[in-house]
Amino acid sequence: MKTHPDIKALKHLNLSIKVETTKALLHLGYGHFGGCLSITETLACLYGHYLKHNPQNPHWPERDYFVLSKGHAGPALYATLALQGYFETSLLKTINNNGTQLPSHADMNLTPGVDMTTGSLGQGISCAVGMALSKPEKSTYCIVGDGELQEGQCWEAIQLAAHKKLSNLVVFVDNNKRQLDGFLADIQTPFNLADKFTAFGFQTLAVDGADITAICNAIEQAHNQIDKPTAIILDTEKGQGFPSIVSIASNHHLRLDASTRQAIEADLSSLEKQMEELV
Ligand SMILES: Cc1ncc(C[n+]2csc(CCOP(=O)(O)OP(=O)(O)O)c2C)c(N)n1
Ligand SMILES: [Mg+2]
Repeated sequence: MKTHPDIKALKHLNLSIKVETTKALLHLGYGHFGGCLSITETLACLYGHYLKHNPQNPHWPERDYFVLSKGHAGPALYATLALQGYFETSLLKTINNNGTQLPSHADMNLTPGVDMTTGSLGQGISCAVGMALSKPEKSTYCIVGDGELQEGQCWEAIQLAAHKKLSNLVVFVDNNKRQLDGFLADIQTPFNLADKFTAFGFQTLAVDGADITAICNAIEQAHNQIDKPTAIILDTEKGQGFPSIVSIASNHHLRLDASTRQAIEADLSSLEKQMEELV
């Protein structure tokens, strides 16, 4: 897309995604709060501006592809899809229920707007490379987790993408420094992710993953690259935007007790105020 992004609108969309995701998980009483909240800025930039898509026709042949390789962040994607008009936001209350269209992890056979089933870490990015290879006329965007990159399969896919010069592929790394059971630095250091992607033949860009303008600029730089795929390393916080969640060391999957719920609700109110101020 050649037009300039409306940054204020994208900021508003980002806050709306955070609010809807969190409300849905508060309703459920548990979920992957941390990893959902670290990618909402990127989802806002993609769905609010760069991704070619059509909520009225999810299988529109000319659409771009998006693959949420860290499929456990499904609820953030569902909130985004609902806000874009793929389905009613009321459906978000059914996340993870029996028979739902919105399972905890992304499923292309159940949810309108989801193009790849994910959840088994490492497989989404591998599929994204295949999708980019098969459709050079489209852009394929993929979000992968930093812990997920411990899966060796990721690096096979990354190497193939560079070998095939897939300049239509943009891989976002959600570098929130935490995996399921703690900090990557303690469990298995990723060393320098930017250096690794560069060594594997990617254009590599490092940006503040909370900065909508920086993410937009990086996506545009990716579009200008003609013979390499791009990795955008997002410096994020697990639970981004919710101090109550960021401060919980083990915030991968929360089951809410009364005091945690109260703290999250307080952050939610402050985000809703920020949204009003943006209008
Ligand atoms: C192959 C595989 N192994 C283990 C899991 C269980 N699992 C789900 S999320 C997760 C941690 C992923 O960490 P990261 O990629 O950093 O995700 P984020 O921090 O964004 O939540 C693990 C181990 C899985 N889904 N798939
Ligand atoms: Mg992580």
